[in-house]
Amino acid sequence: MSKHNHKNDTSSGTKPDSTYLALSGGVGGAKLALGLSQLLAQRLSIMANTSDDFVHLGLNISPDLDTVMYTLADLNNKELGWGLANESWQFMDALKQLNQPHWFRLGDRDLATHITRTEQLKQGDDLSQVTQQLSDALNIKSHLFPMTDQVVSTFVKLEDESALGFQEYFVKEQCQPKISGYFFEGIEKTKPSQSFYDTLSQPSLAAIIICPSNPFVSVEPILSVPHIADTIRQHPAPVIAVCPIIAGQAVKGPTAKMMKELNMPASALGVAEYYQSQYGGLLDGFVIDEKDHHLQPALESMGLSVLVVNTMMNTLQDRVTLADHCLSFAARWTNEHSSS
Ligand code: FO1
Repeated sequence: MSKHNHKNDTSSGTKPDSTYLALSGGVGGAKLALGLSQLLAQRLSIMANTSDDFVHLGLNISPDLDTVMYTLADLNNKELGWGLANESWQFMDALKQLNQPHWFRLGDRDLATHITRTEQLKQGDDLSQVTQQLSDALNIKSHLFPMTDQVVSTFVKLEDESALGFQEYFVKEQCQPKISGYFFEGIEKTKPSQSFYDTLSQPSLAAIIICPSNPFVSVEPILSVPHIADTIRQHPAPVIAVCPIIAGQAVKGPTAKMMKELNMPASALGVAEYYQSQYGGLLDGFVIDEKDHHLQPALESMGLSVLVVNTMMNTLQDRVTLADHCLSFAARWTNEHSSS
C-alpha cells in the first residue's frame, strides 16, 4: 500500500471525524454517493462532473449535479434514473404542440430547478453557489459541488471525424453512433472549484473515492480540469475506484460500448489499466464485483489493492453496504500504518 496517513481508527475502520471526497457522474455514481451520504452525512463531499451540462431552450441544465442532488434528497425518479419522482410532462406536451425540439425531456417539477439555476447564474452567482443553494433547499447534508465553475462541454467524435454534443449523442441518438474519440471543449481554461481545494486541505480527509461512473465521459472530465488529477495524486489519502463494469457489461449506459469502440478491453482490467496509465498510477485501491473475482490476481500484479464484493446496487441497502465496504477498504491504509 503506497499511501499512509491516519492513526487511531475505530473498530469499524473509520475515525468518527474522518472526511471523504467522492467523484461522481450521474446515475451509477449517485447510487454510491447516496450510500456514502447515508453513512457520512456532513463528512462527505461530492464533486460532480459538469461537462454534460448544456443550455437547452435557454435553460442551464446540469444533469449530473441534479441526478446526485435528487438522489441524495430521495426525490429522484427511480424508473427513469434521472429527473424527479412524481413528475408530470405538461410542459413537454405543450412544447410538442408548438413543434419545438422535444428530444430532451424536462419534467414540470424538474423545470423549477433549471429555471432557478438559470436565473441565479444570470444574477451573477457561480455554479458552486447555485448548487449549494439548491442542495440547502432540499436539505442535503453532504456537500455537493461542481468540478469547476467554468463552462466545459463534452463532444464525442464520430467515425467521419464530425463532433456531436454529448446530450445529442446520449439522449437524441441513444448512444447508437460509433465513436472514435471524445473531447471536453473549454477544459483547458477551467480551474477547480474552490470547494475542491477546501476539501483536499482538510487534514481529516481519509480517502478519495471514484464512484462507478463512466470513466471516459464522467470521471475523465473531472480529472482533466487542470490541477485536479495532480493534486489528488499528490495527496496522502488513498484513491479508490469502484469499477463500473461487471462481467464485461456496464450496469447502465454506454461505458462497455465505448470501451470496445475505443479499442480497450471492456472489463474491470480495462478500466483499471485506463486509470493507471492515463493518470500515472492514480489508484491505490480498486473495487470489483464478485463476478469478476478471477481478475483479482491480474489487478494485483498492476500494484493495486483489490476488494471483491457485490457492486450491483439495486436497493438502498446495497448502496449503503457497498459504501461501508469502500470505507473499510480505505481504512486498510490507515490500519497498516497504525500497526506498522
Ligand atoms: N436522459 C435521457 O435519457 N432522456 C432525457 O430526456 C433526459 C432528460 C434530462 C433532463 C434533465 C436532467 O437533469 C437529465 C436528463 N437526462 C435525460 C439524463 C442525462 O442526460 C444523462 O443521464 C446524463 O447526462 C449522463 O450522465
